[in-house]
Amino acid sequence: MSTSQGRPQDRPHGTASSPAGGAGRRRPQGHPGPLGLPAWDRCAVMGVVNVTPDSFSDGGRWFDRELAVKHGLDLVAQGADLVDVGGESTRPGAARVDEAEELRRVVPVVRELAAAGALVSVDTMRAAVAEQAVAAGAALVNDVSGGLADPAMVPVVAAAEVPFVVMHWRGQSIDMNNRAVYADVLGEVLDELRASLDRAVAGGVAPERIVVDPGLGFAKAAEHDLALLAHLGRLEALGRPLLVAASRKRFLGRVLAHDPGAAPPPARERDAATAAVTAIAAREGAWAVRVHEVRASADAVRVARAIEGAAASDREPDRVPVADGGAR
Ligand code: PMM
Repeated sequence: MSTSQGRPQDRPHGTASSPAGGAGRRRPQGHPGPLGLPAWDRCAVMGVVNVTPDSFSDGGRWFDRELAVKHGLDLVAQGADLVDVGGESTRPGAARVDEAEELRRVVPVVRELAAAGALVSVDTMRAAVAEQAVAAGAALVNDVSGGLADPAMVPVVAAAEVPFVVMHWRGQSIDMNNRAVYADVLGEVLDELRASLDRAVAGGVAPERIVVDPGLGFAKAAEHDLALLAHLGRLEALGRPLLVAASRKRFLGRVLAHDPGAAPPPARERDAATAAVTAIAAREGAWAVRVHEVRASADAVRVARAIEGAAASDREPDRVPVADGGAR
């Protein structure tokens, strides 16, 4: 069970104009993260709890409130630093759920997980859901629309003074695949994310509380997702901690399908591939990864951290202690 409860004390952070952790691309200890959360010394792992009947990889499995809470606590026991509770599927083609139903799904699960000591994030595009989830104990608001879907979201997050995940988004899931058109995917994602970041800051959200996310699979084809992962370091130009959410997504299915015409493996058979992305994201200095299967990713970030420690000892041999009592 996690011991990280409630909202930790504020601490010094970088700002949008001065990246925390210095200018280096890889940070030996990961990004210190947004103001208002613990500063883990490695990439954090966010476990997913979808309280939905229809999410693409686990729809229906945790739709029952008790099962959802138990699943969240299991994820924490497996190594999740945060659990992300969502009540609306965003798979391509999904229609929206109404607000009353989203509230009914999400708020009791957030309340019970927070009361049990878990650090909870709420995955929602609706200000009312974010507001009630924060009142129920959520420590972070994760909005896949980056504040674009609901004009009341930014003011609610600003007033709540909680960390805010701003994801790259081009419109609702129902037709987002039509928007997967880019001349320069990296440049366009960077520009559009910067615009959302600026809008949130102009609306009163402290830059130190903002996390950015390239939105893998959202209005993106597999080649776009892969290009973004190949150049994660470019997103550092935004000066904010980075969340990478590749878990079980379509592009991994495409990669694993070996032959071009072969059917991709089902979503639940993409966890090893997800852990591979986690290791790479952690090594590239991502602040956190968002995953369905936590154990493998928790291991992957620890391996990445250990390798980064070894690299640091190459760079600064006099400053890094060794495990055998100091003899070197
Ligand atoms: N993807 C999904 C849901 N929430 N949140 C963030 N910040 N980034 C994402 O890429 C993201 C998200 C869709 O996947 P799911 O059905 O597995 O929850």
